[in-house]
Amino acid sequence: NSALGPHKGGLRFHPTVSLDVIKFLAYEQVFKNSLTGLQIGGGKGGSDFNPRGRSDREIMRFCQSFMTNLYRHIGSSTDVPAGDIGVSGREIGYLFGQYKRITGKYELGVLTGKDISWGGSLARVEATGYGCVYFAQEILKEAGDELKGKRCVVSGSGNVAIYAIEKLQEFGAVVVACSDSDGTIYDPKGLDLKLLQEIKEVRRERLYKYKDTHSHAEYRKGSKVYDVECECAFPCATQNELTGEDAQKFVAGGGRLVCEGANMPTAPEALTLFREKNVLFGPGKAANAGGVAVSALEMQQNAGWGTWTF
Ligand code: NDP
Ligand code: 2IT
Repeated sequence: NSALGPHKGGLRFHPTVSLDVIKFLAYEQVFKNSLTGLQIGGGKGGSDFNPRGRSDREIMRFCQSFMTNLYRHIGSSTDVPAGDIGVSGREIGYLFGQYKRITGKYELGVLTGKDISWGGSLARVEATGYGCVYFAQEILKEAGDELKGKRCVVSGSGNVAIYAIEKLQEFGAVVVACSDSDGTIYDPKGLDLKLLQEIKEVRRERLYKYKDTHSHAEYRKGSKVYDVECECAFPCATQNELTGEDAQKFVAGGGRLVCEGANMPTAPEALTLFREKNVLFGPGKAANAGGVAVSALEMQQNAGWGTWTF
């Protein structure tokens, strides 16, 4: 299947980006994309540019420079980038604007993850996080169980993490922790998603700000979500974040299910332990395919100059 369509995958802007990282992500993407059943081959791209602490204007200028070279390599029937770590609707907007400036074409199908007002698809922002949680719910269903009432942790607090948290809460799970690369917020009452969205999506601030208004919560600097006891863990930050040691803590604390929102977040030692202990496991290739699947639907809408309902 993957041989049939244009290359499709995310763009990542993060200081840890290297050729090796992009290669593994592209490799994963090929299998993931074929699992969607849609006509998309795999690809990945990015830069080791660090967007942290940059102004809007600096982000814009970086995106424009990046596209000044990238535009020769992409196109609706060759290669169609989307977002990944450090690349959200804002960056896609700057990239799209520069593509149009250089080529003179309003070619919607050249990027996905666009804003709704100029060719984006409803549900794309939510798709990866929601998909991961639907996947977990289906795994539990097979085992005669459900997410309702389960104590959960979600790593990261970016696009995938936020919408995983939203869907988990809709399913009646209690999400007690999420994180960024500096530390973890533990809220025993369950995370306040509206506040989290205000901090991360609107103000673009660091996670410790959560405590400013929610003093009952704990900010654990340098700590991971896997230090918090839970039944279900959703790694939604980055590769190799869930180590063998984290896995031991998770199992010892009664952990039963891990479902990967991120690409390859579970380290090999952790995977081995999960197999030994019969931990229910949703591999990212399948569990986070919702994002790219909706990206392909965005391409279909763009090709037909139409918009679909949520
Ligand atoms: P975002 O940039 O929106 O969020 C990333 C989050 O992970 C941030 O909270 C970030 O914290 C944290 N993070 C990033 N790098 C590290 C690190 N080295 N150590 C600890 N925390 C880190 O990215 P996404 O939510 O889009 O992506 C998250 C994961 O999901 C990635 O693995 C991505 O490949 C995967 N994915 C994304 C899809 C999508 O549709 N967006 C689709 C399928 C998979 P901080 O702010 O401190 O950097
Ligand atoms: O890893 C991924 O699947 C993504 N970053 C999304 C790719 C896409 O084309 O939407």
